[in-house]
Amino acid sequence: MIQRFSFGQMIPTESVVCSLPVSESPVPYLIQDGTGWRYEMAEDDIVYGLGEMVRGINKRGWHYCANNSDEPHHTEDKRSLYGAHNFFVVSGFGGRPSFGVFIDFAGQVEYDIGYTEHDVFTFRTAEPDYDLYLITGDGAADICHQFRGIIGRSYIPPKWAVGLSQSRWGYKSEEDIRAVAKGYRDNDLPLDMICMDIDYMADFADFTVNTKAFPDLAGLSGDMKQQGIHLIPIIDAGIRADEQDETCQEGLEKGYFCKKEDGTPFVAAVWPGEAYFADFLRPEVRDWFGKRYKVLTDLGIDGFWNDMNEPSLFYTPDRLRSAVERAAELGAKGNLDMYDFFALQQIFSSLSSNEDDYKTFYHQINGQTVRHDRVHNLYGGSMTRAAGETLQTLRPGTRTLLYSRSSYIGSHRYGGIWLGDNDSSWAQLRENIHQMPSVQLCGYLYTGADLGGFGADTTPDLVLRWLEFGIFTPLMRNHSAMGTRDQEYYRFDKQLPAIRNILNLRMALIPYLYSEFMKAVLEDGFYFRPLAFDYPDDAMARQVEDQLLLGEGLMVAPVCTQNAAGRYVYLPESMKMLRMRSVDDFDEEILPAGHHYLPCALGEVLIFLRPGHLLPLVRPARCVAELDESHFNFLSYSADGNPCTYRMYHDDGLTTDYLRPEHWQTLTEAAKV
Ligand code: MIG
Repeated sequence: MIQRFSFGQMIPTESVVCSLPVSESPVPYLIQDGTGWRYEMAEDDIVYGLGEMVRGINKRGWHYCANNSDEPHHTEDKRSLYGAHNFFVVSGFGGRPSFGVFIDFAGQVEYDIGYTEHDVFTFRTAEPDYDLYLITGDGAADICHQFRGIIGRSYIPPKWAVGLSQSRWGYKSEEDIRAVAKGYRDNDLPLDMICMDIDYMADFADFTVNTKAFPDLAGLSGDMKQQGIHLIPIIDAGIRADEQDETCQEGLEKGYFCKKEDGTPFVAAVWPGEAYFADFLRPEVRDWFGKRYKVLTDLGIDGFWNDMNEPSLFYTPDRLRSAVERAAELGAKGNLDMYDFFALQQIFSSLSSNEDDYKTFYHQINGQTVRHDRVHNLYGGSMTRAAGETLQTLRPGTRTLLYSRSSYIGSHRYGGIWLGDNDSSWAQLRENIHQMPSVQLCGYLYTGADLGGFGADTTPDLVLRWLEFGIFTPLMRNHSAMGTRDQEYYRFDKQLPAIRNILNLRMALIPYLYSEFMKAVLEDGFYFRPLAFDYPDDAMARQVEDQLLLGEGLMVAPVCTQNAAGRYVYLPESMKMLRMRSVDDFDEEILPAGHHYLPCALGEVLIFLRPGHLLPLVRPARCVAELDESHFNFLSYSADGNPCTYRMYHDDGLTTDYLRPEHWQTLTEAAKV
């Protein structure tokens, strides 16, 4: 059951797609606490949700803040990352209640989940105007399923977007892109996409191409498609302030940029230097901005990533000016004492994405002028919406790949998200495992992290171990920052055979992974989920943070500790373990429920089949479009001797015609080929 409570006059967010009557009864479970709400947790209550945040799957023991931020250091002390996903579930055990809460509010929301007091959960919105949805049901999985029902169907990418994507901030020319394609094809590694980071643009201006470095992008895109590779350019939120630039000119003429109090357009510097920020909260601005993508779709581009849309601001001219002045004053003092010195450092470190700058510009919402900070969390998701909505009209009936860095629940209908600037550390591999179910239960199904890590230098073992998890994530992208060690999979000579086998395993798994992805989208179900979603009465399963259920039949348990030769795995019931070195080379063993130490060498992948389940595999191919899905090999675990079956979804992967009954078939082991 879902109850809606309404407080004050909320600014509409369009996160919820149905309109529920407002309940006048008291809010169950929660106690009003000053301007917020309070819940006393029992020791074994779990709190799931909040989407893209640091720490565990169980969010207890920290304080968080929904406040979309360009935060490149995802350490445990952080309170906000790029997305505002204000949905959580309190999951009680042993007769204690379970319920879900969605706070529909566009500004900051603070959560104190046992941070101030170990068993007290409080949360509050920055303003008293919001809707609160309270969901009760049959445990965490049912509650999340109901929530998905009110926020609308999750975005569906083209099927080729579940292939591998190679990216690096630093591909500067057509030659660089061709070299990546060659690196993959010459080494016989599958690849479906190459991302183009900011260097493809002319002077970092959106919807332009640096024609010196990329003289014929349409030609390049065509050549790449011949090899089964799609080019995926980045689009940044800030629009280069340049009267010669068409996007800038049009935006100024039409008055589509966010304005300051004095009515002049707000300016802040990002990659192109000074930039303007489109008011994506206005439908006509979304339509205009979305149509600008045509500049690139006309060149054969069929996928995009939207970046910097928190929005991230390097500095505003005013703040920079006063920083320089203040620095000059301090500098004039000569011998700085430590307070002055730290003040000097602070002046410059607080220039970027300064909270006070978010209070200096305005949006137009239904004819009202609204200060940015009050709707800050809507900005990035609205940029995704601009692109997503319009691409549907620019390419009717056809899917376009789209994922974003910043998001707000609601934008999950228009695009996926990637998990931002992680780094090449084992802690970040673990964070990837924690974040996947957390964002997916908020509707972001097409999701993944930068495999191998974005910032800092990676290591060959981390690349391999991360891949052992990454092959299961819907968005599978290897991306790294400028200045870091080369990270393309073909750069690791010694590991290349193992890497090839694991990438091929991903390709072989695609019919299952895509089918489970589509089921999760079409049925408001789950792709990744915590063990306790399916084994709610198992106290041990409730504690597991480093194993995930994947679709109807699998559990994954990646090794995420450096130099480990295996790991402990907890099985809530008997499962068949597959220790896979490649599609055709694996050990299998039926294990009883309980704890097991399982060796897993570098280059091996542990997959667990649940009883009664069938896993279809196909021959790998160099790209998704070339997979032959007319013949399957099956792996199965029939615990009771009955043949296993699999309910499979399969479609053309390109059109938006998802609902045909013939997309569903039941595979049985008897059909073994
Ligand atoms: O200020 O475009 O998260 O993936 O490579 C950094 C350069 C801007 C941040 C993105 C990252 C991308 C980088 N961008």
